[in-house]
Amino acid sequence: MPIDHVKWAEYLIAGVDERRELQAITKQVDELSIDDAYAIQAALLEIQLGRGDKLAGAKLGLTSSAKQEQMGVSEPVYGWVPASSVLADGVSVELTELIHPRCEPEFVFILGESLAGPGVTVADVFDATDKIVGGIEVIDSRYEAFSFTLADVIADNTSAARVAIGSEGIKPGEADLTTLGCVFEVDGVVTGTATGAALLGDPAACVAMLANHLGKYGQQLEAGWLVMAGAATDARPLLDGTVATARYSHLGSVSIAGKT
Ligand code: OOG
Ligand code: MG
Repeated sequence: MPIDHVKWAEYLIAGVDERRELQAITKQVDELSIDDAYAIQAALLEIQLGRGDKLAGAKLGLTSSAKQEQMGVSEPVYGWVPASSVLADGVSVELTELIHPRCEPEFVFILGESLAGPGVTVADVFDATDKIVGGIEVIDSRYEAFSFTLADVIADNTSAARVAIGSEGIKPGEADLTTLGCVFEVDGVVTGTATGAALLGDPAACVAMLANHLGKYGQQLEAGWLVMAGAATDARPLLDGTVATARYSHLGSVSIAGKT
């Protein structure tokens, strides 16, 4: 049976709208290819844009071994960042709008110029980047028990839900991204530490990979977009009253709280 991309996108958006966990798609079909999964993801984005949302950027996920081990998925994934999901540093995240959210630190590239693959290099990423800032992403898999295969998580727009963006940042070249440090703290306890090198050796290489991935579909990263390179530590539950802080060397710190 061919996969009905729109039907599965509607299935996923119902989970978002009704804040309920869904059975993984791969438990319900014989086979879900990676191409089908990205086609479902594209149909999901179409629904969101059709409702008046705008595209604010794109993201990578599962680019660190911390995340790959936590989720049991060993390949990077790519997704979209709708404008409605972008928050400022210091916000309280409304948990009643989410299913079972988790939070994780992110290196975020703000692009000054577009990046079109194939052939995008780290040097191209540096040329196109206006600023690199810190962030905290709130992920909220639509699947039961936050459990999925590679194809499931791609279809579900890589669990994207919210992202808080820091206000401080650096220009490319102002600091070595591979040694740039991040300490992730939840309720005052350090839950993870990493440097940029945790992201496939270099966060900028992740952004290049994303641009090259989009190039295969005739798409590009646009000027003005934000691009998340992926979490360098594992994700932690965001509960009512949880305060999560990501402290970065050179990028300042970003904090969010969970509230109901
Ligand atoms: C998938 C999303 C992963 C990251 O930064 O690794 C991601 C998930 O863990 O649910 O955003
Ligand atoms: Mg992430």
